[in-house]
Amino acid sequence: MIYKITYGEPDISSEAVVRYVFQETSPNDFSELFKDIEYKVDGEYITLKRRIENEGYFFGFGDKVGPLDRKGRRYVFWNTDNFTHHPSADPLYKSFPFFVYISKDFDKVYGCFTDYPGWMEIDIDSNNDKTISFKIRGKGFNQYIITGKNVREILKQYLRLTGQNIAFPIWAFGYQQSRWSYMTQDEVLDIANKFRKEDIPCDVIYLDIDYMQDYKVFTWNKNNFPSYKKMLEKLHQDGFKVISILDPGVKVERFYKIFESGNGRYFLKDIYGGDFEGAVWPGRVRFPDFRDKKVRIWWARNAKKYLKDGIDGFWNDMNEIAIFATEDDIKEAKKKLKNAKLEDGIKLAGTLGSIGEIGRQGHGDDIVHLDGTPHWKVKNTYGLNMTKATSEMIQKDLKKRPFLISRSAYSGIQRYGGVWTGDNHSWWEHIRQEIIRINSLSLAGVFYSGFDVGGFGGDVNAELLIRFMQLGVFSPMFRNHSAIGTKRQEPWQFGEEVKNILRDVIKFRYRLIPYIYTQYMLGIKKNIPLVRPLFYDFSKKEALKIEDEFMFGDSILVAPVDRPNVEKRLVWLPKTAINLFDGNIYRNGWRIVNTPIEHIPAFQLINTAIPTMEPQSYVDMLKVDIISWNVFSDGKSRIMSYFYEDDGISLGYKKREYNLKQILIKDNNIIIKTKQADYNVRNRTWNFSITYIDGSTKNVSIEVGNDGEYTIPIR
Ligand code: MIG
Repeated sequence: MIYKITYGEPDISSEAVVRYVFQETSPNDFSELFKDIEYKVDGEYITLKRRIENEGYFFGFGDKVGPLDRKGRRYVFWNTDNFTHHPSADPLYKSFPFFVYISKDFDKVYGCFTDYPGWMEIDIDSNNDKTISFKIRGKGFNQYIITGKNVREILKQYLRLTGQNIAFPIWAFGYQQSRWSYMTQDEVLDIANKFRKEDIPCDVIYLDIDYMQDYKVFTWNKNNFPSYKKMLEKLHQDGFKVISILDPGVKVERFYKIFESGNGRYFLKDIYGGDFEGAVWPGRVRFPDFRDKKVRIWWARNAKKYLKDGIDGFWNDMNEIAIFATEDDIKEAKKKLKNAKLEDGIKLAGTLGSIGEIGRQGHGDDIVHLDGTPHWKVKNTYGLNMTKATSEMIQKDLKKRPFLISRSAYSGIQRYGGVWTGDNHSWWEHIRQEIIRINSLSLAGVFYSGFDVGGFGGDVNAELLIRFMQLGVFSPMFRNHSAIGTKRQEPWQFGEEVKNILRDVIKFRYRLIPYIYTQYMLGIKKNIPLVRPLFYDFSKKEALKIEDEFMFGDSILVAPVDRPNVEKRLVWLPKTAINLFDGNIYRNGWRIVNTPIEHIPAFQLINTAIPTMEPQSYVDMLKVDIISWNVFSDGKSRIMSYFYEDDGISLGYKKREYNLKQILIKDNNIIIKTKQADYNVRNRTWNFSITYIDGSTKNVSIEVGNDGEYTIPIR
């Protein structure tokens, strides 16, 4: 059940909630779970304090850094370009004010979504006094309490409330290569050729800000990309897709078409009625007001031209809004620095640090939207609305699945696209951190997420890159990206041996495509995330505490290596499992497993069946003729699995235009049933390789067509 409680008088909607699937109620109804003890209005702020009786765990808040369990800290929701992700950095780019509470013995579970798009702080018992408090700047907020018997049910309801995930195209599950920036068309083509020549699979290449003329959005740099259309054509011929970056700031420049067409109509205002301006990459810029529908249509019309050129999707950056400085910032800094002397020491750092995005913690008070709404009331939805603009166009006009990832986001973003976690570092610590972040994004309802594999800032080394890439295999988005001025980290940058290891790592990802795509697409339909923390599937106390393992679909448990020189690691297994690399079988419980550098520490759980294929240089299901099933069986229990396929790019999946097969293994038979055959699939050989708990194996194989039912005895 979903209950809505309204506090104060909310005067602005975030538009996160899309379906009226809740019941309005009052806080008194939850005495079993919590009790409101204080409600205070203090100037512009409202604080609600609540007693929480149970010892338990608080999971969620999307890709905020820090531990998986969010208890014991204060978190600010105020989208900010915060680029050094040290363990307590906050706020960051996104706001997902949704958490799930789980009591320590799993008997009490609820979800809590505090829907407010302006500044908010949620303090989960930072004073150890068994309270949680919600503080907003504004007139009121809506809170949704979701009850259910487990996290799975709660997340499903949360997604009924805020909308299902839009499916990504199938090629989004291939390997992706990025760099700030591939500077010229020749460099882009060289990188692409190298992948094919080296036999390293790759589906997607990224264009960062340098593809534009002077960083002007919707332009091409004609010096460095003189024949960009030919470049894109060539890349497409070779099986690549190309994603280009979009920054919201529009350069203020006469005769620049985008600026001229938006000027006076589509840009955010300042509080004095003038145009709000800031400094970003192009220099002086103004910012489109994406809350306004006509602005979204204008923006999308321009984006459509890039798509016509041959661009396949976008990554929306700097949309917190990230602003290096405004005129006021500069004035203020000068004023403060006037009498400054070196003797002032640390005070100077404070003053300098207070200009720009980080120091100011983002802009809000100085901006006004076209409809008069102060920006500080809706700041956290700016990135969401930017993403909505192109997403709606691609879905409605082009009838295609959008490939859109956004750095800034708010609850509901999953209806329009996915996200990446921003500027991480080539640090060992960030392997662990990114595990936590993508898992917490799943709990925020965002099923397509990723992080800069290899690390964005700082210099990677070979071992770190390998371990990062091994984790990337099990991230919805598997994209290697790094910052300008840092060590290059394409798979061939560290010599033959490392290259060979990384080729195998990437190929392993491609082997799993049938499994990944099936799990992802069925997850989209049923509101079940691909990546999820252990407690999502297993109600065991260990599962509440482990943050360096997670589930990838319902059959694979991943236990990444997040430190150098690790040849063995401790893994907690909820069930008996088989190591996907060395075939070792482990009973459930805490186990020491081998983790040599070329092994990705991942396990298939007992009584599951995983469909795999031969790796390809890019994802193309039409060229797949053999599906190999890895079955791990105790020889007694019934095993159920699925195989899902569709055209991979259209929205037909919403109208059941797919092929779905159910695989049942029981009583020494494999039974394959066609559940849905509205997408024609080719005939293929399905090879089943069954490993039993004692290590013995059996193999059977069968031709499977578009439709029908098949029974194969296992002999
Ligand atoms: O101020 O476009 O997070 O992925 O490479 C940095 C350059 C701007 C930040 C993004 C990053 C991207 C970079 N951008």
